[in-house]
Amino acid sequence: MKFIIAIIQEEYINSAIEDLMDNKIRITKISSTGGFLKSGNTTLLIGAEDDEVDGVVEIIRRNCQGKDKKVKHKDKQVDVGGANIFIVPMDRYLRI
Ligand code: 2BA
Repeated sequence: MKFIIAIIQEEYINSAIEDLMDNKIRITKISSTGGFLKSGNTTLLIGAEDDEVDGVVEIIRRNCQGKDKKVKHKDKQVDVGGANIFIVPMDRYLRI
């Protein structure tokens, strides 16, 4: 199994979650804040079987990709991605 941590910009989160749920992917949604811009984003925690991982990434990609946002920060332009995804090997998953 893999543990997927996806940090998603607010404007894409509703469609991403809807798409994930429609595809029977279980998620936990956490409100989070970017350290650099200090603006809100949303982190999704997803426990996925190995063969589900590509599908999860594809769902996030189609809801968040190609939507880079340009934000002005201290007179500089910053390109904020739609999603940053970490995929981590998971030793054990327990549901008690
Ligand atoms: P923030 O930390 O608020 O960063 C927003 C955007 O600012 C980043 O977009 C990046 O383009 C820029 N940025 C971040 N740190 C910078 C720095 N030290 N110098 C110059 N520019 C910088 P993204 O890379 O798409 O990241 C969007 C959000 O995803 C981040 O919000 C943060 O919440 C999360 N994130 C990105 N990379 C991460 C990482 N390696 N570890 C943990 N969280 C990460």
